[in-house]
Amino acid sequence: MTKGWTRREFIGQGLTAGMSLGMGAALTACGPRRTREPEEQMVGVGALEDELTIYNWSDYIGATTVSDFENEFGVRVIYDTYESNEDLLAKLQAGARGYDLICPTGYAVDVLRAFDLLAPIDRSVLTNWGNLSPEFLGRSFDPENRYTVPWLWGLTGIAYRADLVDPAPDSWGVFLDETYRGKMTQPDDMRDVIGCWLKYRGYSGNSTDPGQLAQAKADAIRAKQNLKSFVSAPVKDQLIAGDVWIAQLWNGDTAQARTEEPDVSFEIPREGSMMYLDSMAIPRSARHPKAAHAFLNFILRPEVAAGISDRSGYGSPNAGAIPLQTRVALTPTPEEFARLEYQEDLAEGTALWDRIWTEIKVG
Ligand code: N2P
Repeated sequence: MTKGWTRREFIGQGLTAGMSLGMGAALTACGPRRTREPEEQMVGVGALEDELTIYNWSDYIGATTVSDFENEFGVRVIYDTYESNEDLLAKLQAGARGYDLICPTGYAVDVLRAFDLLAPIDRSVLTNWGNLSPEFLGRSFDPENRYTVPWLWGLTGIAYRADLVDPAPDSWGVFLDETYRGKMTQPDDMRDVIGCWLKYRGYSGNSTDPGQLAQAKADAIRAKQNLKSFVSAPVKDQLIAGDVWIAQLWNGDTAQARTEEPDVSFEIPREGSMMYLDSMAIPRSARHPKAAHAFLNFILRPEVAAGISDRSGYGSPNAGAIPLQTRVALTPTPEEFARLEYQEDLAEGTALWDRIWTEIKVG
């Protein structure tokens, strides 16, 4: 296991010096000016609206993706972030309007489609579509890619401070061990937390079996006694500062932290873990669908996709981007891949998961 990512050079070149990890803040620009006639206006999108509101995961975009788009297209971008699919779903299901682009994980696309909350995408204007790698197309949550454009893929594992933790944690069971009590965190994300405890017991991370979920709940509540908190992307700063030594975390966020603190390492637990593909989608209530399509075609350019992957540390589904990347995303070996499972929609099982998650949080 320790042959894993501890020693692997998974950061090619680091992030640009001086860039902070705090990309969650709203990014806006006043009065961007168009520098050249955008290609999209020539392929049928028509005149763009002058604003675009993007709602994305935190720390999940290139350093200049938004400003480059604003400058080239003359569209002002309002950029807002979230920390979990459940936050995104709760907001949209409660009737939030005004988002033009969102970035759900596959299983959340199933939910959004079931509630008829997504607008179909007009692929005829996405002239850069062909850059996408076929392995990320036609997945079960959107077999014909009518609603989604693949954005980034990633996986959940254990980030840890190799200078403070020995041996390397190679099992989800580390969170049950009191040795590092108060120095460990798990994400504020029900799919990742309950999913890891299901994997720990050898079950599918998508299980809806009540008996298996009861076991996962018991493990999660035991582990909670050893946790400092449930925290997602913001844990990076705590890992860098040494306040947290072991964190269940996503590979790309780990790579971002490692850029600032080289002792931040990563393991995929031996019991296996969950992976996902996150995609851009247009909510039905979007007010700026043309600008949304222009942005989608923009991010499908290989150099733009490479910038998104380089900065976030996540894998690009854009085949054209791979040779342009300056940092190699933390890519699992074939043996590690074999231990990963895609997160799937829980369908009627969702209510049970929701209840168990609430019980874990208050337990
Ligand atoms: C990035 C969040 C990773 C996305 N901060 C998990 N689907």
